Amino acid sequence: MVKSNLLISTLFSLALIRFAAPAATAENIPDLFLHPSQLLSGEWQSIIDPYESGFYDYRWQQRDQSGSPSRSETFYLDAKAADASERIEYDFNKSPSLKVPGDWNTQKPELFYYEGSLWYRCKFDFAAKPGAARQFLRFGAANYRADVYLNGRKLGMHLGGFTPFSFEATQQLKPGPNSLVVRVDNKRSKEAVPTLNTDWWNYGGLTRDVALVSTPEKFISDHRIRLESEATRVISGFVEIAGAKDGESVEIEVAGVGSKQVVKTNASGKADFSFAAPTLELWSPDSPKLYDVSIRHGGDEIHEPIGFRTIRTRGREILLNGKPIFLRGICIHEEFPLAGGGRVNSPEKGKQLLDWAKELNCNFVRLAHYPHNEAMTRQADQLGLLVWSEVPVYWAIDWENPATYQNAENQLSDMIRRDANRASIIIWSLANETPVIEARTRFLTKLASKARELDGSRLLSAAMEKHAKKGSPNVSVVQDPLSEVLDIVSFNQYTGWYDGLPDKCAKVNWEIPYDKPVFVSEFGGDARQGLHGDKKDRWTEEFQEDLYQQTFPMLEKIQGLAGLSPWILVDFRSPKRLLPGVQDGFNRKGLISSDGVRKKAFFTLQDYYRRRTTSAAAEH
Ligand code: GCB
Repeated sequence: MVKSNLLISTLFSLALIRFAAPAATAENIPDLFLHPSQLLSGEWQSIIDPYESGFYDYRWQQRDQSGSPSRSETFYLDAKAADASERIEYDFNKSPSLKVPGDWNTQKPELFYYEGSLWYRCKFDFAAKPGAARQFLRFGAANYRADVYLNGRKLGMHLGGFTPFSFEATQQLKPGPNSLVVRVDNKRSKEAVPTLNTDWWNYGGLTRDVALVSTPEKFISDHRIRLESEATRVISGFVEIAGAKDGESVEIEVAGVGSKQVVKTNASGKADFSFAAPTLELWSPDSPKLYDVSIRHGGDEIHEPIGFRTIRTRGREILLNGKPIFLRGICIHEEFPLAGGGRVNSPEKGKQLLDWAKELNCNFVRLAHYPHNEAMTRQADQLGLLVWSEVPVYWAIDWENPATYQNAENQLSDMIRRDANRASIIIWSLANETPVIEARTRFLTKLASKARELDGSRLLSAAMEKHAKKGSPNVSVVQDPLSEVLDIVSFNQYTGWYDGLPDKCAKVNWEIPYDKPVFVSEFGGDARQGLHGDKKDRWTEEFQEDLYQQTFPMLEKIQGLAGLSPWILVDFRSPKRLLPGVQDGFNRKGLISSDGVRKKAFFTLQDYYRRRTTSAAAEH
């Protein structure tokens, strides 16, 4: 009996050695999202693995790098005992399940604070569809590191918790049942992006959709389309065809504007296009017009709704379609207050957050502090909400570490490539509240040039800080060399909360020496919904309401104020917020509570923005 086991595992190991190929790096192929796919949502079996027994052997060697991984402990082999004597020390079939998409923290009490390694296993049936020559496994996001295995073979690894990635699975898929195993690890580390310290919950897991996507042999892998100028109505862009050679035809059509263009690919499969669409209606918050854009190549065809607008600055103004606009914003974390809370894991939950922003009379949302799910930026296109989209370069990143820089750049590139066609997104944000030191400015200046290289059509910003002028505590100064490389001078400020009491607002004056639009990317204070008292009593709804009322006139003194986004729409979980009876693990700066109830300051901001809307209308 023992002998036969040995024989089985030896043969198995030999087979692995023979077929072992190096695991691929994760790819970001933006247009996989627009191809036919089978969602692998549902209950996946899971194994919590705090000591990483399934990943490392007793010498702490990665099992997936061994030529002969032990069947007994290597979880991704998804093995079953061949007979009663075989030692297999795990069993996905007998392990509990977790919902995908979804963070693990809010699904099981024992996972609430968990930061570590967890294995998922999904069994799915595959049958190739006619015309589908290639298959990809696409992950909307996995926080933070994902190692992906299909039918006992590693497909690859991905770092970063908020951007999509995919692996080609064509060779590894088999007809009938397949075993997909993913190890997700959300341990924090100093060199990661974000780093060890954040004021938000480190939700782990397969937080966004996982899909099996089918494409023809050659397929549309990326495209970019934008309005060059509101005056000429010229639309231009490019299409990339994976696998195409020189001279292949690609058709681009914007429905309803009489434009259909056929262009030819170059040797690397890329085709540029440009045409005038004189009757084009522009996209704006007041009229979020979207056109059906279709692209065809051979048997492949994709469609998506796209809006056309321009965005630029002129001195201290932000111009949308050539006209000045004031950004009536609110900050949002990608977290849902009701139904157990946790990461947004359905389009409906994301839509509710954006609907609340609309109810506040916002025309702008700052999606903090990392790229939110793609359903939300598409909904923002439909709802007419302008968007600030950010990478998690937050507080104290490891500025001197080249791997950290590369990681940040990858996340930035993936964010930009994912959402480059969203009319709603007008600002790419590079960072939040980072220290004014040389290493950081070097890091962010390099990141800014990467962002411009990838997308020269949007504005760049970063949430910076204000400081008190030396010797003049009531003069707030924004002086940061990073401002030179950004289009908008944005900063967070907490006068009245971390800096004095709300009555300090009346005394503050500003020195912001840049001829650029100024945006206040955060202000606010905590209130426990339902806690009432005098406006001087911290944590009450009245204190928060008063803070908002005192803040508006203070900010209006800023020359070139082009908008604001108070912190924050909804209370959100933070392990740093521990005051019993008040915070209880939540940052309470929300205008809406963690139970979905509007606080007094919600109506204060709503009213302020209503007045701003009417006065803006009067200006035109
Ligand atoms: C900030 C941070 C934000 C925090 C907030 C606060 O400046 O950007 O992530 O949650 O302050 O509540 O202190």
